[in-house]
Amino acid sequence: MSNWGSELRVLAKQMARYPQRAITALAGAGLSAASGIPTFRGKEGWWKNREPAELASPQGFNSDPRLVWEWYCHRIETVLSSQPNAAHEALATLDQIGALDLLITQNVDGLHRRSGISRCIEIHGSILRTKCTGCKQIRTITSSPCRSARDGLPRCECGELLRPDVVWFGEALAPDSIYKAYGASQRCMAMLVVGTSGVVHPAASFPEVVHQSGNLVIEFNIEKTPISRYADHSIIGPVEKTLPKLIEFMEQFGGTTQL
Ligand code: BJW
Ligand code: ZN
Repeated sequence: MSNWGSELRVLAKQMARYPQRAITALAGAGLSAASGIPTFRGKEGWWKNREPAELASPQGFNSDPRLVWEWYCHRIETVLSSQPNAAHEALATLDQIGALDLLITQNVDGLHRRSGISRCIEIHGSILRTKCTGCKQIRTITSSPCRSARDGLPRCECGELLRPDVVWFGEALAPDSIYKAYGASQRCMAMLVVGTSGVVHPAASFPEVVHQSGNLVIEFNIEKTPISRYADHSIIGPVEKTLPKLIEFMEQFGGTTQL
């Protein structure tokens, strides 16, 4: 077994004794990497050739909406042709065995919902919804809106431009999401921080809350991040392998509490 196997076994034994719904998870783009969806930062990330603010800020959208929509439509098509992977399934199992209180995901790809998880909040919105910049109507989409747009710019029936219903830099997260995420961070006994670079706030502050409350922060990533400095455990390896192993061990130890 790899070098994280024995550490995961010890952690699983400990967590299997927790009361029900004592675990919270914070997810990022690394979780969907094995589904074929690129991450943002890093050598192969979406932002390897572009400044994040050009593509993911209101200013970027106002100055070049066509460029921004081109990027989002490409991502929408990627997402629609991808499937949840073993890491998404592992988190869904954590929910099913009664261990998970809340999954706070920064991902906008909808793969968690497709894996059947119920306790999930998408704090950065969804790439599978549009919001009208005029009348503010929100619509769910099942295909790329660029396909039906004559000039590459998806529009609402009211005539105004549509935008992706996601949270860009400089925009506030929904108050309800913030409230739920901080609440879950304060009450959990352990937070699993999976596949995030931990540089974007406020998401990056949720594990800090857990740490400051004296509870366990367990990071799963292929490399160290700023969260590693205070995490109680850093499990270095692909999350699609490490997370299912943790769940497998937890189930061997009898789950959290039998439902
Ligand atoms: C694997 C793997 C494998 C790969 N297995 N691992 C405090 C301090 C400093 C700055 C701020 C602060 N508070 C606010 C700010 C400003 C800003 C911010 O955080 N800036 C920093 C970057 C400097 N934050 C904001 O602007 C936020 N808004 C806000 O605070 O508003 C305040 C306000 C209040 C009232 C009124 C108005 C405003 C909003 C942030 C929104 C972020 N949006 C984006 C785009 C969303 C839409 C979209 O998807 O297009 O969200 S940015 C982008 O980064 C996206 C992600 O969700 C987010 C996080 O990225 P993530 O998921 O961590 O991905 P990567 O690529 O960075 O990392 C992947 C990781 O996976 C890596 O570590 C790999 O190693 C790993 N990995 N394969 C395991 N197989
Ligand atoms: Zn409209």
